[in-house]
Amino acid sequence: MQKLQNFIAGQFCDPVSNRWLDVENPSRGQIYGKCPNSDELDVDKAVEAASSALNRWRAIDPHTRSEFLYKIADLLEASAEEFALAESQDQGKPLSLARTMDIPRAIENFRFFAGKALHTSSDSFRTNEHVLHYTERSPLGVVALISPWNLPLYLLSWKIAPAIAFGNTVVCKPSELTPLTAFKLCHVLSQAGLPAGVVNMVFGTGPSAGQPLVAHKKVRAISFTGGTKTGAQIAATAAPQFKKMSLELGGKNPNIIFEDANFELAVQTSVRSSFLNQGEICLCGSRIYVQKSIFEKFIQSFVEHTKRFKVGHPLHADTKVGALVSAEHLAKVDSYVQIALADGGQLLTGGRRETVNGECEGGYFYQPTILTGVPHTSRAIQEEIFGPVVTVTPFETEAEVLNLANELEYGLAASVWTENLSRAHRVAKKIESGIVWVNGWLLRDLRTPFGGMKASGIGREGGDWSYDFFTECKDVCIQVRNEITGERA
Ligand code: TXE
Repeated sequence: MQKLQNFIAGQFCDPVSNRWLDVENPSRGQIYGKCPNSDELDVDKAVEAASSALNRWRAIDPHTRSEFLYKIADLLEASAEEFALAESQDQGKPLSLARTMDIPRAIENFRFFAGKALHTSSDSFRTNEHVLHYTERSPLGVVALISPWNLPLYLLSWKIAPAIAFGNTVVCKPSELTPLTAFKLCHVLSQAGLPAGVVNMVFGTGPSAGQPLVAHKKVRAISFTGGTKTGAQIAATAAPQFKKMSLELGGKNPNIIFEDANFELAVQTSVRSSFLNQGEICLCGSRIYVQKSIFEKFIQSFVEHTKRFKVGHPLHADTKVGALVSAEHLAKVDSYVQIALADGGQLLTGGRRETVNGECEGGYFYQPTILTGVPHTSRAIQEEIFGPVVTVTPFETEAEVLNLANELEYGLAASVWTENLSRAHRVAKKIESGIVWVNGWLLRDLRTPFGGMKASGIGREGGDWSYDFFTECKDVCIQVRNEITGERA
């Protein structure tokens, strides 16, 4: 059995109150170890460690900070296979996906912000020959980084890298469902010689560890990725203390396919955007809208391709869909399929738990599921399911599908399939989401602003937007003439 520990002030330590949580491998339904269920005593220790390290870390020149991030990336790369295996074991995703998406992206996150640390710039404004303004940026201080269970290291590193690159120190609270790669990352940080207290890792549930971290007086900002409901709880705690917040929340993303789409590409990409990572990606296109004239043709091809998107043992090379993250999440996903059917929907494929024989017999597998005929008012369309379940709905006109797409409270991402350039720009402009992909999906560039609107969150991270979030901005104004005598000062 593995024992995971908190990482505070550069030391691995047990939780003060000696409370622990079981951690399980969801593809087997078996407990493989335990992690701390930290509380405010551990959070206080971690925040004090971050606070003590802050002045030294912020005083280090950006080149040295950058070197640390490059070293972390190199060490991650050297043990990429170990991390990929750990991520697959902990989250349930196929090893092939952890190898090609999760771990390479975590490495890229550190490398990207290692470079960004050296290429920040500030603005200046010449009011007249005697008055000059310039912007001065400084680290926020101690920052809380709270991350979810779907892309554990990918999303945690997306927060750690910029936060420390720009001079902050951090207390991280990864999801209690997937703590393993965060724990392994602490060993890498230690090997990289990162000064003690710059990055602190506290494991535990949201209420026990997350809540005291958000509420802590010395925490100046919070970067959170997770559910909309949790995001609202965090905002309610942090707002009265005027803490800076970046909240990347849930999504229920439209995938709009017009009759002039590149049909084959739209079908094949829609299988990925529906079921990659078991549909447990906030950017998945879980609401598919297909123009009426190609609806039947699309349905037939989409179902055929989906049936070939194999559910299986996460370590097998041909597996495309692994296990859902927990028994509770499996039950939640299945409950939405039952809701859709009760509301009059028809099942085209999937719709039930999958049994994977052998050592994964007890795993939490669910078949990729396609529903049609689901009323737009159904909870199965209005709410985020966050599993391998999509609805397909026909539409006739552009105006109609834009109303359907924008009707929901969410506004994170969208895909639009059309070969008509004017329509692509027009529809992209009108969709209420933070990200719009035209003729593609999950095409990421780390310089772009990432985040959602409406119930999908507030703030953007990525490139300059991460620099803007993780630093405080000051306007400094210099007058070079004595306004009394009029002489040069
Ligand atoms: O996320 P939570 P969960 C959506 C998805 C999923 C739902 C719930 O719909 O079904 O959110 O998933 C910590 N104060 N997404 O329960 O609860 C928690 O410990 C401080 C979309 O896993 O939001 C974990 O580390 N922290 C999302 C993190 O918040 C708290 C990806 C996320 O947990 C807390 C994941 C509190 N009061 C889920 N309560 C995306 N946008 O990618 C919990 N936490």
